[in-house]
Amino acid sequence: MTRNVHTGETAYFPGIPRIRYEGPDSDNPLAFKAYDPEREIRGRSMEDHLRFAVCYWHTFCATGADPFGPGTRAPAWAAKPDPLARATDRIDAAFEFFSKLNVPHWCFHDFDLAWEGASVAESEKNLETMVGLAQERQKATGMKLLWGTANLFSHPRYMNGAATNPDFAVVTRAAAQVKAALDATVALGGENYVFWGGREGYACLQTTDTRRELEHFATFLHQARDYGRSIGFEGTFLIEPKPMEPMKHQYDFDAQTVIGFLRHHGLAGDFKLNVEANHATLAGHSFAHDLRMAADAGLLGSIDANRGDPQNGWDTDQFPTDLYDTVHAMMVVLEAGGLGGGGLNFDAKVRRESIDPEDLFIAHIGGMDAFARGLIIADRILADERTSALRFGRYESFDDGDGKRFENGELDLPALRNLAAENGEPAQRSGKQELMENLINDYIVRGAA
Ligand code: XLS
Ligand code: CA
Ligand code: CA
Repeated sequence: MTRNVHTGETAYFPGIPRIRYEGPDSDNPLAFKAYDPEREIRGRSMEDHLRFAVCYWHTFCATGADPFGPGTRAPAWAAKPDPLARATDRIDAAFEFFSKLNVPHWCFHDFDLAWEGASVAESEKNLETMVGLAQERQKATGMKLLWGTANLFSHPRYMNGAATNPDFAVVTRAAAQVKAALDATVALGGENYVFWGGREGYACLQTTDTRRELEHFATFLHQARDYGRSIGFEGTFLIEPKPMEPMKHQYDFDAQTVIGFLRHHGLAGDFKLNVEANHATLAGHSFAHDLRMAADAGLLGSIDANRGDPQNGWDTDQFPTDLYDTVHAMMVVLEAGGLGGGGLNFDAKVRRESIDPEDLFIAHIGGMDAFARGLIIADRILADERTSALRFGRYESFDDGDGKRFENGELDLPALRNLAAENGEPAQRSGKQELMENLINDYIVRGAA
């Protein structure tokens, strides 16, 4: 954190204290009401359950620009014309923010941290320079890298895709970027490496050889995996599903599509999923649905925490504040046994109209408290024996006898037919949806204290 030697004040967020837990009765907007990093739940600290991360792109690179107008924020760290000076100011601002927010992890794309040069070699050098500065700041603050990734979607060369581009020359540029981003992730001790296929998909089905593109994608991922392992990357590779935007259709459509792809191509041993809330809703699912599909497959790797807007059909990347969402999400995470080496990355941006520096803190505090409350409440719901009775009790006919034999594959179709004929019409049982929903509401209303 850069300090003014005369005043002791920090450079980019003056007047903002280190954010602390003050409890549910505090009305200080710059304090946690629920996130108490040391509080234990199921024998583990909240910090360890939630493993929060701040993303570099929205928080330090975005200015509020949208298709209808330019940015509304001009942060001090983005002022200098020289790219190295600007990137250095930005990294100082970022680490000052991380430390004040008291968050343990961060995430970046190659060209959030550095800037693209005139050649592959120049871009690699720029990234290496910035990785050196990030290493120093990680050491000074204790911050850890949750994941690194490469931006394979902004540069015009990627307009038709990166690993799935119909032009091999573009595929090689994507490979060069992923190689450098993997080197950077390893140098910074990153626990995961993310692939979000921003333009891996199509705009026009009739001009696209989808079979060939998907095979290229799998080959590319195999090569990235092999290179990562060869340089000592022991963490998890993550694919982040998203159904559309920027393309009309993206191959990593949703959790189940990606699970099928990974298994089909023999990648499920090294790759898991980074499930983003707003991407699940864009696919027509709920956040909890995609988490559950990934968890059931043993492939829940990490989470990009945000939310969409029910009135919009696009990726608004708002900060997560909806307690239903966070409770439902944390029920899945707790049942899955936690996030392992993954975490909760705030892939979220403040609104274009939120222009005060403190808004960045307030937004993250709200998201952290929403997930802390989700964790506390989900733990209580799962501990209530009515919850497991409502969910698992419905399947008791498979627990023993013929139901168990069916599960074990011991009953063929004629045998099942004979059981149907013998047993007559099955008795109907209520699904009890409203009872479950009311139970969840009761716990939410009782709060997280
Ligand atoms: C964009 C994605 C992106 C990934 C990382 O929609 O969320 O930010 O998380 O490339
Ligand atoms: Ca994301
Ligand atoms: Ca998003």
